Amino acid sequence: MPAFTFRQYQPRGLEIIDTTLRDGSQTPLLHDHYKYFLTTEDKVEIVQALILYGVKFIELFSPNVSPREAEDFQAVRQTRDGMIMQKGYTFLLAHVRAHPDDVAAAIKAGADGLNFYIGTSEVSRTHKHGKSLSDIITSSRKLLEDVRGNHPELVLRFSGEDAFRTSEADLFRVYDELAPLVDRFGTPDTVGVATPTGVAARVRALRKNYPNVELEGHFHEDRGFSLINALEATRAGMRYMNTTLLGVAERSGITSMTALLYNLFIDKEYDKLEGYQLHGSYPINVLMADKMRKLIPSREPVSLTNRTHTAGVHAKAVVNDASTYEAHPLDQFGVTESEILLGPLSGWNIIHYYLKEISGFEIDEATAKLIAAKFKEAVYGIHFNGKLSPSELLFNMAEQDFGLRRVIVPEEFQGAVVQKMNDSSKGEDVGEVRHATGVILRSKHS
Ligand code: HCA
Repeated sequence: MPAFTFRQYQPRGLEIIDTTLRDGSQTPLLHDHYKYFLTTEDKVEIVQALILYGVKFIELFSPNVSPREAEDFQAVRQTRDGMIMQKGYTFLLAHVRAHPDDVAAAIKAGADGLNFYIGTSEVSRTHKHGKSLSDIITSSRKLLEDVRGNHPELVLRFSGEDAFRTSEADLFRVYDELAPLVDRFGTPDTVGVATPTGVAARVRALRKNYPNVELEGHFHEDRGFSLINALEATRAGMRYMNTTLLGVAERSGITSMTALLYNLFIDKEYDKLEGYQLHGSYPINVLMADKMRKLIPSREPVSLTNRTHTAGVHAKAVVNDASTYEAHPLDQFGVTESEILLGPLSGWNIIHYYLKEISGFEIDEATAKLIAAKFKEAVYGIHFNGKLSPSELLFNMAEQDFGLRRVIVPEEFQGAVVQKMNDSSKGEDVGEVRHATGVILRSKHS
């Protein structure tokens, strides 16, 4: 019996069930970089980060998926155990087929709960396992009764896989029979067909029929709706939500944890944010991106890309007041800087600002306009030879074509500099300049 069980736990307004190590490991993106799987060390680091972030439920593969998964289950368990004093208990949930072998392996491995799933849609029944609804009910009920009777401490979930292509009548026929035996019902949108209105209606119907069973969502991204569907579901009363870091999962993925929490924050649904260390959102996304050997995806809201501006009119306005093009506060989610990229869309204002205020050239506005016009033309060329960065091109142009010189600070004043804005001890990138507003000007996005 574990030191702490689900029966002693008081669930929060929203419980994230992270499935980065289960459905996330099924992402094809791991194959793009010939990585194929997360290593044990990767998994341990991800689990540590999730626990520090405040996640209390982590889904893992059933240990009988492979000997490696069985070993990793123990490594994750040890990591979790080592953090109980610091962060409290985190439940490890094994994703199991409604099959006795999966269940036995998970219990033996010390899982805190079992996430059962079996396809209930017609297509699943026909092409996946060939069982009728009656077969599903009979075998699942038997299995659940056994587990409930012998391991009352385990937290049990049952999912009708492909729930959104399962008719409500069929789903309820199964769920009616299993409701007294489970803590949660999953409603996975396995192939991403659900729409926000359909999700809200389904959650309301489930809540009405099964007031004593909590609901869990799992929304795939096939139509691009994984985030909005998860939001709708939580608003309709679903307490548990499957997410992954960066939303990686089978095919185009599922809901990103930080995207969901960010949206709940924007909409002031603070009761659903209890216990999550939101300022750790960007760092945890960076960690995952690093594991995936990719940049944080451009569609992930908690990203530096979401604070990066290129067009001249945008850049000018952002330097004056960032809220012009930054509607919501991302700094509380760990993105504490904005970037402006020098490039073909840079306006004369930014060129003037960059050369004069940041780089110390003696330059008037009229010259900045001339340089900007020339820079706009020339900068298209550098993309192809890659030898110069946009800022190097700009400096060359200012010095060689326009004969500009940098202001020479008299020696007696040089020691009076409190902080250099282009601190060379940090900057491998000659084009990076940190400005007091938190805006960074870069010659390229990195
Ligand atoms: C899978 C399918 C699944 C299961 C979800 C669940 C889905 O990868 O095995 O267990 O609730 O999307 O239906 O991820």
